[in-house]
Amino acid sequence: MSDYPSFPPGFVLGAATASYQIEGAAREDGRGPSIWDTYSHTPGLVMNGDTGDVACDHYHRYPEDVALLHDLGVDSYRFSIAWPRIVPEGSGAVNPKGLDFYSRLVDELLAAGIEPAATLYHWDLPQALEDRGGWRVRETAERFAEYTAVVAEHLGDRVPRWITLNEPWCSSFLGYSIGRHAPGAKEGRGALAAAHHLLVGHGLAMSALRAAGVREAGITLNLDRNLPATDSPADLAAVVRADTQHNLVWTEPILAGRYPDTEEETWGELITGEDFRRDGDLELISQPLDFLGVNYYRPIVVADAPHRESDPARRVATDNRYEEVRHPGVRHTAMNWPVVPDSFTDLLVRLKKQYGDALPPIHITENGSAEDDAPAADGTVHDADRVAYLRDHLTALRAAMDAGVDVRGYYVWSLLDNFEWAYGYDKRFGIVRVDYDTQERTPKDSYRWYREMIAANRA
Ligand code: GBH
Repeated sequence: MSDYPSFPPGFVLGAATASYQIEGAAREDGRGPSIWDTYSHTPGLVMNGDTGDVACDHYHRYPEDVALLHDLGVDSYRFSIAWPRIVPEGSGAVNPKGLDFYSRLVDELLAAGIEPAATLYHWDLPQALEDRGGWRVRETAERFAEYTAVVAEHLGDRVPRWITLNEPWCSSFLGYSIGRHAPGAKEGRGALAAAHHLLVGHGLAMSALRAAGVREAGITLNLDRNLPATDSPADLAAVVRADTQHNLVWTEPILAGRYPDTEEETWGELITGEDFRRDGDLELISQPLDFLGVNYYRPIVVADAPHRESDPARRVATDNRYEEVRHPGVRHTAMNWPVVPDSFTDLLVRLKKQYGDALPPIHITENGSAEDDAPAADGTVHDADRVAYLRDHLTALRAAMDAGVDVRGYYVWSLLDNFEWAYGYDKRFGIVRVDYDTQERTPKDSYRWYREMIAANRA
């Protein structure tokens, strides 16, 4: 078969996971509680009352999971480090057993010929830090830099690729204003302060990674391709608002060293005169990246909508006067997300157009789909929709590269079915099925397709 998407020599093909979504062992070996333990144990917040207490039990089964990666033939594996395993109280004492777990995981990967790529923050903030204000306060950014320095000192020479934060939009807006992610706050200014302090935390962590001399350091953003529902001026303006919150709030400070310039009233406060901003912050935030990580799943069709909030203080962060509407005429995944591979190409081409030479090389740090893939009677999983999704998105990625975007790697989300945040175990993104009663792993057809594609690229 020659119809596999093909990539230049040296292109990294990988798979990704995140600590709280797969590890389990939530109270073992000195791990402190995180905001996701608190959130998932609060009744009514996560679907079916699911928690990450056990998840995929990866903490105990990592050798088996590394063997799956080895059979898959990936060049690299992206995982995240649970901050509360390393610094259980958020500050102060370091837990050697936490460091030891990641050290063993990294050694196992290296022995299998797989390059580790570590994310330092995939949303599991130590609860002790949330109790002191969480990302609303600058102290959390400072503690993040200290934790980063500890981890980089222990693993820096064995882990070539480092990601400071995963999707800070989720940590700030879903966590502190929409409330659908931990800590579940519904505030206005809290989310803006969190956005800024996450950016500062990224900058401080970049400095710590540089001081440790790691090979490559960057950040992962969930950039959105926002499509107007109609070409009415109102919907076009709504797209500008969506672009600002989801994209420009992050890319402008990080890539251009400036805050987003928009006339939209909802962003006025972020752009001028908040007391949480300090001189020098933009320089810190905009220090050069070795790569930009981009997670892509779907485009968002944006329509103008009236203010939902009557309180102006809450409007600032929570209410951008737009809503997501259904994309007509395309398949939707189990997440009810539209499947539009062209939007993946467009997102990347547009980013290149916007930032030109200031755009660092890109790694696609996540891409994949949740499907209702029930096993057949013999236990096999024939996930044709996921295979098509991966094939079409890898083809769309190749098209962006042909159009001049410098993309160096791609990580499928996810190696395993796992704890899908507010959806619990209800949504399955894995190319390997996990039976949560037995913890049995069953590679799906998509796993075999991905393995063949990797092999075809090596041939
Ligand atoms: C990524 O988030 C995450 O990095 C990864 O951990 C996750 O498993 C993966 O994608 C798949 O979702 O309906 O209000 O509960 C992508 C952004 C943020 C999209 C949370 C789904 C649910 C919002 N995700 N969002 S809500």
